[in-house]
Amino acid sequence: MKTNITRLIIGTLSATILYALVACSPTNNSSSSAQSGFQSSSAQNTNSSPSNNPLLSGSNVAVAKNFKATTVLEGLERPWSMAWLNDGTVLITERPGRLRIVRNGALDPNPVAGVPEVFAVSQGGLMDVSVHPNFQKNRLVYFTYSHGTNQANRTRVARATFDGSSLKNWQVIFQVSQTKARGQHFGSRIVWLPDNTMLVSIGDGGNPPNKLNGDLIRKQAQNLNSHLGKVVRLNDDGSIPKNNPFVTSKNADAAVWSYGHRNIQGMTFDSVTNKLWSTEHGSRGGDELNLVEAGKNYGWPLVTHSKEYTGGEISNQRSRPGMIDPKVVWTPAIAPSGLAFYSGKRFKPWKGDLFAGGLVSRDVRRIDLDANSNIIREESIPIGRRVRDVRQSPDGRLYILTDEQNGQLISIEPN
Ligand SMILES: [Ca+2]
Repeated sequence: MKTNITRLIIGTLSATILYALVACSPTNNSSSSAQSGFQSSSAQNTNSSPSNNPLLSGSNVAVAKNFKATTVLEGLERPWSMAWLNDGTVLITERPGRLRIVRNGALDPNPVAGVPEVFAVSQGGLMDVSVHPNFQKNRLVYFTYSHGTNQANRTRVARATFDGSSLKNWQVIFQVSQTKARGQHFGSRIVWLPDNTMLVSIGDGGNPPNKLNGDLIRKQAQNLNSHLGKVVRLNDDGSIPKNNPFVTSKNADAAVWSYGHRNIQGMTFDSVTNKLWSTEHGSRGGDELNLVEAGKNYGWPLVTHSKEYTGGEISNQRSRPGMIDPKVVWTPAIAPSGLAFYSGKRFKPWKGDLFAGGLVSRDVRRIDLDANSNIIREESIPIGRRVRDVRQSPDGRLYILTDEQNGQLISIEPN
């Protein structure tokens, strides 16, 4: 009995230590499950998805040779997102809670006034910035940010008017209905649809041991009454569009647009084919690229290629009828961040491709799509720094932000 208890204690301790190591390590997503004593029962079955065969991307991705990366500027503290105004001015959020301006390639030393205090802990803070499609008329800029305390926080969406130097009339137009503890999984990308409604990604509420009503909070991703683990669709004033997929359902929140997501931090709309693409973080491995459609279930946490950080299975199912399989699965994790669909004329070899930033992989993955949005191939554009965002500028260039204390704005191009 004593031996069993000792084993239990040692086992628990090694699991805790492994969890700490994996959670803290920016690069180690493939540490052996054998070392931890956790054996995965279905580790050999990860490629069994007969429905549409996602690309299973491993650690031997082809590295791009014909590209050029140029640092435009540095001095940004943990930049998260960027957006362009009509005159070429770039707005850049810094996660600790500042909005910065770049004019004519130069970073204004003074942050923009008018941003309220945010919950800037761990993954949280001031996150996405997005300009209203009619900005020239209404001067509206939209933000996502985490708000609250370490015990009770949530993702908010706010808008404010920007007069060229400061933000006025900061107005919270949406907030996640439930609060959660700690600093994980806020989402939170904003994408505008052609009808000027907006999609916002919301994380699942965090890893174990985060709970809600006595159960793991991540299960809320399957609860249609919860905003957690969802993409929500809003009008530009935060009201709910009348044609949302679940507005007539009794047991669903009318804001929900798609569900079964863990933590989407990359989202982009291809206005040529009217398709929404997203990248979401898995737990240990199993990051996903998804083609997201209204009303669909993307599986988390019932169906996933990812494992617990401690090495055990989250689910032994990789695919299930009624749930949508990912288009790409990344194991080991790249830790996907910003996502851009390149539609510009400037870089012909890259036209119609997706560009997914990787925090852990420290690169941008170029995903070559055919005319029917099937994945042809993937290659790695190495950056050597944690990539937080990838965006196409209005003049058809591609820019990235690096997630560092001295973060950089970098342009990439084919050559
Ligand atoms: Ca999924």
